[in-house]
Amino acid sequence: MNKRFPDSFLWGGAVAANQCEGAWLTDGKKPNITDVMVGINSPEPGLAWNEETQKWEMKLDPKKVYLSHEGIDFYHRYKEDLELMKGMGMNAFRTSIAWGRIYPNGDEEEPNEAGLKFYDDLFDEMIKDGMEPVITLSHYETPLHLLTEYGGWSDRRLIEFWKRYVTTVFTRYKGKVKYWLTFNEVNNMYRRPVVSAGLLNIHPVHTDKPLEMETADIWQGYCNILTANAWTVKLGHEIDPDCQVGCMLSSSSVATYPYTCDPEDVMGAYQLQRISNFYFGDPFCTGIIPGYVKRIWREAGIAPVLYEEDLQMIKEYTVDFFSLSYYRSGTYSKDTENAYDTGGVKGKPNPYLAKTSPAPWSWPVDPVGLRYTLNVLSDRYHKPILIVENGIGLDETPDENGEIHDDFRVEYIHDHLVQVREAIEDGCEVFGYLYWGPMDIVSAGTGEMKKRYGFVYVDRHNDGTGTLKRSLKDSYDWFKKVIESNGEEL
Ligand code: BGP
Repeated sequence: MNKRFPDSFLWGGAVAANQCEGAWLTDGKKPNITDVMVGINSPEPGLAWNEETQKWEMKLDPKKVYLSHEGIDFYHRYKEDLELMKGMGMNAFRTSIAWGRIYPNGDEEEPNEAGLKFYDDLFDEMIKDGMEPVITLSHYETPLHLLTEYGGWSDRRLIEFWKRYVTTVFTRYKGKVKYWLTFNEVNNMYRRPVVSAGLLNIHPVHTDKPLEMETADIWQGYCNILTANAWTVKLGHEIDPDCQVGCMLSSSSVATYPYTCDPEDVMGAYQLQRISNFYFGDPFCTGIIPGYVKRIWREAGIAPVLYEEDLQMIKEYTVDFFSLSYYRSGTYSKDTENAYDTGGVKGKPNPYLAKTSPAPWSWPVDPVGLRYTLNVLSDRYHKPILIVENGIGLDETPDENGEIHDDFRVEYIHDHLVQVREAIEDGCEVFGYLYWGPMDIVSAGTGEMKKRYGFVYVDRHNDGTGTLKRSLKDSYDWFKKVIESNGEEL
């Protein structure tokens, strides 16, 4: 079998503004929703209900450490970090534009020039270092004001604010950014509507429970995002015909296996694939809102507002490619409650998977699940696929020589790349692999620094201390060789 990957294969790393930049209020930026959360798995955002204004407002918890506010100071250190990425021979790098740097409240008429300038300089640096920018337009970074003032994506006005934002950045970065991703892991909306879909409780319900979401709001947000996504493709192609616009879905949940051959388990696993992934993939890639979604609406007695022109947009402007995160597989069993986290579905442990990552996260390791996921999505959508997140978080500490021998990470990546190569041989048009978290950054799910993904160690800790010094782990040189050989030296 041909051991090399396709000649134009993109080898790179991926991060997100809110997990690495820091500078959370610098140069005009205003808070986004993740700035009031310590990890997106934490249900209680730092918000308080104001009886007077009848609105939610930011109220940070003095007992919590919001590591994302300083991140790893990528905002000021990106040249050093990109130099390290270049040192591995990467030819692509993914990050996000924090919407709140461009339109701090999200509803302004004019953009914030200091924010535009930062990303101009950042993208210029990537290109100088030989890396294609792969840019996410919204990576859980909805401006907080759009949530507290409008209730987030369940309010149709956000479509216009979004069109203004993407028109601004498509125009400004025309010719620099060829690959745009719309809403990071927006399919997590059903379980995590506050950050994934920028939804907040739009009914001024004063509740001391974690923000409850009205089902009707969630599905109205869904419809508005489908429309906004279509507008993004249309505007992208009109402003820069050379750019491509892709969706980005958390796809570990595609690898949800029925726990037994009980038809209930088989049907249940398929339903879970649908309501965890395909319910966005289908309209994004085929232009059709599927019948199983409309059944949910019928049975919930809701009828989200969707105009004829919206449906036309959704049908005509499907995405150019499908991008995905994959971390692990899960199982569905009719008699087990499913849990979820940023890695995907957590059902009954799969007895056929020998390995899990070390505690406390203990994510099962299933490389074949990635081959399965790539094939399922390829066969369903017939679109090119870009892997924009795959990686493993480990609790690591440099030894007495300042070294980190991260063999577990090397093995994890090796085994997953072997399966990516199999998928390419199967006919899947996979055109890149961007490793998640090439330098240690703040964990999305738990808001920790302790959960380290990087080839590069960053000296920062959960309590906020640390020098931010960067140092190389063993995996850095190993991945460099993989890239140099275009995957032949796996
Ligand atoms: C995905 C997010 C990323 C990244 C990844 C790992 O959901 O798109 O932001 O963080 O999960 O999750 P975690 O950081 O919680 O380990």
